[in-house]
Amino acid sequence: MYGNAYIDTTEKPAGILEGEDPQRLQEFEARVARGEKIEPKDWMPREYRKQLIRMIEQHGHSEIIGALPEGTWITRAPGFKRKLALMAKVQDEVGHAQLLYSAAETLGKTREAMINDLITGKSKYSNVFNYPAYTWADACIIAWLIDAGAIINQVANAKGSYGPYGRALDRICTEESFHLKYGHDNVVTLATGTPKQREMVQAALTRWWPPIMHFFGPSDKISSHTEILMRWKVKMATNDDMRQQFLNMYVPKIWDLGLNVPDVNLKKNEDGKWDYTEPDWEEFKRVINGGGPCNAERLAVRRMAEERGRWVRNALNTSDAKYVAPFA
Ligand code: BYC
Repeated sequence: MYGNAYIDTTEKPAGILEGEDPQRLQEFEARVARGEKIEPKDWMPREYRKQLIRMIEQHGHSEIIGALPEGTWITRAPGFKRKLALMAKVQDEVGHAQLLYSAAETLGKTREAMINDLITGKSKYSNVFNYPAYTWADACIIAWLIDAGAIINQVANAKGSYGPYGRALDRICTEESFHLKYGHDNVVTLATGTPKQREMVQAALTRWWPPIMHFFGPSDKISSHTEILMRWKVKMATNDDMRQQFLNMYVPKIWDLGLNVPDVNLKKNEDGKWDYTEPDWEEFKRVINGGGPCNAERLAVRRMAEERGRWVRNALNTSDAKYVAPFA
């Protein structure tokens, strides 16, 4: 445990800064404003700690759950080289979760508590991983466009105020940039391939577009945490800014491949901003609260992994080797 005692991230205090020492709060905010990094043993407001645990933990969960839709394609990826590359990508994603859980642990919440909150459905993880990857093209669109969205978010937040999160994000972004190139290469292959391959990649893009638009979080008008997170430089761009950046960078690339973005209102304005159809935030809320097409399946897989791996954790935690695999 570091600094303050562990705070339950579901707690909803009346006033988020209630009870904080005003002088310490002022010094803390001055440090953040000067661009200094906050480290685990430094004083920090309870709400800062709580928000960071929530965000980093959700990010960690997204990485391990995110390995599932792509992971199902390892054995079916076309050709040995694509299988190898996808296997490496999936391993990287799980490694990202390790880095993120370590960063969240510095704030005082144990990894066991985080995993428990994931498998009991108390914690959230990214909306996008609650949809199925029906075809190889779905796996390619995930690797290209979801990793693209993740990089936009993470490059910005890597410059944020909490040292351990920023350092984890730096490392993650380096690996994600390989994933992005791998995903792009796959999509180019399909989009420039046979009519059947083009049809398959277009269908995948059409399926994934709404979840990708949701990926950056609710619109700034309804986002609940953006204001405080930006004030404390945890978030370095708003949800809408990140969505705009994504559209700006990737819509032209999608169009260059001759693919259609399934939004009749999508166009760039004279002021350089993109107009788009407002995403369906009711659908988003349903999916992030457990009602998406794959939520139950994703959590069931994680629960099974937790159960089957218990003997390994027990063996590692004991000095005498009395634990054996239940199926040995
Ligand atoms: N999905 O106030 P808001 C990857 C929730 S993995 C689910 O705007 P905030 C990859 C939000 O938690 C990378 N829930 O929130 C892996 C809040 O609910 P609670 C994933 C979402 O935090 C494997 C409520 O909506 N990236 O790339 O200010 C293979 C209100 O939202 C989502 C990260 O995790 C969502 N998309 O901003 C391939 C980045 N969006 O907690 C690829 C880290 C919002 O009050 N996270 N909610 O119940 C962030 O940067 C921020 O948390 C967000 C949301 C921008 C996502």
